[in-house]
Amino acid sequence: MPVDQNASLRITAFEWVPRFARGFVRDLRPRWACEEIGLRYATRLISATERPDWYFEAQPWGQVPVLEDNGLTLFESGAILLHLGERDARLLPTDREGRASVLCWLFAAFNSVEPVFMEIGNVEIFSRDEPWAALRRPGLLAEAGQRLDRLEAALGDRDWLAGNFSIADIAMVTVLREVGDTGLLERRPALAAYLQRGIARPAFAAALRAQLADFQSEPTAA
Ligand SMILES: N[C@@H](CCC(=O)N[C@@H](CS)C(=O)NCC(=O)O)C(=O)O
Repeated sequence: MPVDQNASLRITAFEWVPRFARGFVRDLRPRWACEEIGLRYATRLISATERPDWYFEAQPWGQVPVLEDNGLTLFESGAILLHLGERDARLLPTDREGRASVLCWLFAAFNSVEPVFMEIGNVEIFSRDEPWAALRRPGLLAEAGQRLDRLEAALGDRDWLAGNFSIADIAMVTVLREVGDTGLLERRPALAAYLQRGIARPAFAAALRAQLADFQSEPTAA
């Protein structure tokens, strides 16, 4: 299957993350895209706790994922999804309208939906002991709810955001997984069903398995 250490494509991921983050690290996105089209990729695992200095040349903030493809190095999961989409119309249609629609939803997932969930993650996990965290949470949940209401209305009764399944759905489904146990999706059954449709895809399951299989139980020194 797509993980093949001899493949010319290579995805950089973390060799270890804390348990709560396992299955949610953003290299899941390109892994999922590769699985959808049977595109083999190798992995390069780096330390999450001590990022190697050389890695900042590829990713300015030392984050994952990075994709290397025949001499090209790409960072940002959105740019990487777009790059992979351009290889296969099953991920990104080639007709003008279809492509435009996918690009709109790809950017919407990362610019209009994901930021509020990152903030919720911040108040619930990373900054939970800060005095302002509990004060900020209700406003953030209300804002997230509004975003999801409009997203649900825009999805309507379609299975996928832009017609057929595409990189836009890889983006949005991975963002919606970040909603966690806020209760926001339970109150929006069409979106909950959309998320379930996404994660029921065999390619998603394969990508998730591959990410989880790469984690070592404890961090190693860089
Ligand atoms: N906008 C970036 C975000 C990448 C990102 O936040 N990656 C996380 C893992 S999911 C990371 O590397 N975190 C470590 C850090 O920010 O130092 C993308 O979509 O690629």
